Amino acid sequence: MWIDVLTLFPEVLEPLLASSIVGRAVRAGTVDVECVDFRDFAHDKHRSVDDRPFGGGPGMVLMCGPVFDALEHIEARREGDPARILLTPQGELLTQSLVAELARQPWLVILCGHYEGFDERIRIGIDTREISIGDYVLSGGEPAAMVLIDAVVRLLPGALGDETSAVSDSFTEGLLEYPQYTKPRSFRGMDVPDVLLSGDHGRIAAWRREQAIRRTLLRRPDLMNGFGTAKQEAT
Ligand code: JBK
Repeated sequence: MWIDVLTLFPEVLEPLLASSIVGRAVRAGTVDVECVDFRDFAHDKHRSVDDRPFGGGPGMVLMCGPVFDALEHIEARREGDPARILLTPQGELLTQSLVAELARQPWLVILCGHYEGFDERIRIGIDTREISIGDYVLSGGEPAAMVLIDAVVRLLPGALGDETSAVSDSFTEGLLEYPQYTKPRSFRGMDVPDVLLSGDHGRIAAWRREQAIRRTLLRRPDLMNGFGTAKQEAT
């Protein structure tokens, strides 16, 4: 997969691209991530990419010119059409099913804004999918891009090493994860549930499923919509 990120702060994304699962996928060639700086496409010698809003008001607005030029530059580098993503609190909420859909694309181009907003003609003139990672205010789209890249890359074939682990993740099955324990068996008076030490794989699987359902009903009942069978199992 190719991922191109248009940003004013390429250095913010570098640590993610160098570490852990994403870093390994980059080194293995599973994904090729390139960061492009809007500022390289500024039209003046001050390298400005934003200006005050027409009609007044606070803040600065990201200008069309550098964004359109940067996109054209990025898209001329490869064959085909990318899925373009604009990270904005106005977008559709990122869910695991949307992540899975994006992971099937061969090429993503991600636009991060860093000011109060984008010139509306960026929305009008460029065919993007507007995505939000949540209802809170960020200083820019970069942390959102990192969230998106991490979530997508770990689903790429081979990225996790152990192919089964992505399948049993929270949300993939529509449920939160069951409680996990490791050594020691007893810690400060808290014991590992006996069933997990029983060696009975059938009982262990049943316990885990029950715990996952209980936990989801208790903490995130909204996730149980469309999960009728699991709801019945829990009652
Ligand atoms: C937010 O993707 N987002 O959720 C996002 C992008 C840029 C700024 C923001 O405040 N929430």
